[in-house]
Amino acid sequence: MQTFHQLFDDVSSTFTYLLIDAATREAVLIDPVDRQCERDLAVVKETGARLVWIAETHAHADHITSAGHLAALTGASTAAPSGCDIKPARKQLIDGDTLTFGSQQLRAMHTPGHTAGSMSYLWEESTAGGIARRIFTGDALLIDGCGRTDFQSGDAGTLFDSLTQKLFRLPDDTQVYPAHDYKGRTVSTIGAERATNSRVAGRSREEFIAMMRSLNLPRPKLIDIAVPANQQLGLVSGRDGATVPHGA
Ligand SMILES: N[C@@H](CCC(=O)N[C@@H](CS)C(=O)NCC(=O)O)C(=O)O
Ligand SMILES: [Fe+2]
Repeated sequence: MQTFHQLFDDVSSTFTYLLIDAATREAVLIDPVDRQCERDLAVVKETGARLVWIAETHAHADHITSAGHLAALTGASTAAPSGCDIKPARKQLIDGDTLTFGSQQLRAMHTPGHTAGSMSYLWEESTAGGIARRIFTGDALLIDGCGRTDFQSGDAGTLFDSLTQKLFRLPDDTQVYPAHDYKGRTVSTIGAERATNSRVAGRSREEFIAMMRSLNLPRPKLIDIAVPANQQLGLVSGRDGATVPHGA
């Protein structure tokens, strides 16, 4: 039975990840997207998983999370980086914290720079073939790219330090699973990104900061709606005081 599923929302080019402990079927879902709620529930059901944690890598600017709604539907607990001002998340994660599912652990690594609170999550899964090491990098490290640093407490120098001092110190064969890919790629490795990532490889910290400043990317269309919604885990107060999904 598969223990890892990578799911994709093609409107926002966002990856959602389902990690399952083989023995107990306890599971973690990382970065769910509101419009994919039914799909995610179906995958959880089909795989026999039982969600115990739903974790956010940061307060996304480009789509709305379904974390709050899915937690209410499944009984899972929510976890978010303590520096992201996602107040309803039950566990406010700091660097080094772990989320346990069955005999597995997901370890939070603070990788600020895209946003000040951004976390990556490391899963070292013991398998019959050895250890499968995967890092879920949110929008810190993307495949041949990185998160932008021009809004939401972003800081290019801080992101450079997270990339070079933290993520690139992981073993070469660590598989890199980002929060987005805009070009159809699904996975990379730390070794490949350290060697060839076109934003970081061969650049000094100062050169990286200057390059990030010159990107002039268009503002995400949903940012003014998405960030406050995501800081409530995608829930809003309904007329009777109950919390309901943002778009409901
Ligand atoms: N076109 C997208 C914006 C995508 C975007 O800006 N993505 C952010 C992640 S929140 C990013 O860091 N992108 C990295 C890049 O474009 O290099 C939208 O309108 O939502
Ligand atoms: Fe982001």
